[in-house]
Amino acid sequence: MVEDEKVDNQKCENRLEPNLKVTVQDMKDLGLNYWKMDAETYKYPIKAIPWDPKDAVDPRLAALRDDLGYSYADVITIHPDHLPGFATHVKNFFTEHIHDAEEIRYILDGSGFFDVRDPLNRWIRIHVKKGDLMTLPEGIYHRFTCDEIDYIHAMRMFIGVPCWTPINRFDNPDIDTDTHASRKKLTKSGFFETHREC
Ligand code: KMT
Repeated sequence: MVEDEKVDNQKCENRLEPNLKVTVQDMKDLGLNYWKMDAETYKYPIKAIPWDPKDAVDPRLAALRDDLGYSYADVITIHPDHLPGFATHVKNFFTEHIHDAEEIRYILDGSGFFDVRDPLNRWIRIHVKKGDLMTLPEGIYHRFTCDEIDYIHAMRMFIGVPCWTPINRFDNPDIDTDTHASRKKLTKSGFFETHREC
């Protein structure tokens, strides 16, 4: 996607012209994982409430949960009518940050954009939609925004006790994210080796 100076409306695609395609392999090299799930057959609560992963009736979701150890889940609906402080939340989600854990999102309905930085510090925009289950690796610079429909219903999963607090990249007097342990972990995983400009 275009760099920030050229973004007038964060909720639009903001594609580069000409577009730069990103392959599935590129995404895997960045440490992202992806599954297409059946979000039609199985229903989930709409409210932002904890949701017991043991309640999964979708056998594929149950298998993923068990294989990957996702012991916690909640369901969030990001929409002006369902999330108090909607605009502030979207502003915060769109502030570039890292987490010290993997980010796991299953899109139950609606859509939105996750942006991740590649090792050359370029944004890659991912339009997630109903049925997409995606994980972002610990330490990757990223952000989220609703798209123009302003509605996404998602399950957030976690291994252990969840921590949703973002570690912002900029204007952060306490932490230098570039040298944060989670960034170092990502570096060691080969993140910077696989993406050198030719
Ligand atoms: C978060 O950290 O809660 C988010 O990533 C918000 C988007 S969930 C689709």
